[in-house]
Amino acid sequence: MAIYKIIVTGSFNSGKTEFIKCISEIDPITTDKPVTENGLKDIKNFTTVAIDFGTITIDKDIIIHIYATPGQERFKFIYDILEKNALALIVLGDITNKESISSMYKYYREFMKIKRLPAVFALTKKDLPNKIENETLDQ
Ligand SMILES: Nc1nc2c(ncn2[C@@H]2O[C@H](COP(=O)(O)OP(=O)(O)OP(=O)(O)O)[C@@H](O)[C@H]2O)c(=O)[nH]1
Ligand SMILES: [Mg+2]
Repeated sequence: MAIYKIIVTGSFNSGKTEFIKCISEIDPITTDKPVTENGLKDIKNFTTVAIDFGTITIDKDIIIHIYATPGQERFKFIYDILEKNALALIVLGDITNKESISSMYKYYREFMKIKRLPAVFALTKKDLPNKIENETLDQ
């Protein structure tokens, strides 16, 4: 049986933990703790401080382990821990937040510095009425 590792990254509040909760077949292991920074507390109450983990079984021979990084910059050291044996990267951006979308390439580049991986870019929160239309990503 082969286990493949996929990493989910993206800005603070972009929906990484929610993504794992939605697609994992096991109850995901999450590491959300109360937000301590003043500026960020207004956005949401809890934030990932280590790694979220979920699994998807493709068939009896292939299992995907999905890991989500914390979004806050100060936890970037976790990238180094996660990159070992990683197969692909998913970069999430919050479509209701211009900065979150603009930062997607930054998160991508940070990861590629550590390890070059195939990557998928995806936008979250498309169901919300305040989504930004026709937004373009910074190169
Ligand atoms: N309506 C809506 N809400 C979403 C969606 N994705 C995430 N959320 C909500 O957005 C908030 C932030 O989601 P999280 O999954 O905590 O974001 P995160 O990227 O893990 O955040 P950090 O770990 O703090 O960087 C939560 O309240 C989620 O329920 C979505 O597609 N639609
Ligand atoms: Mg999180």
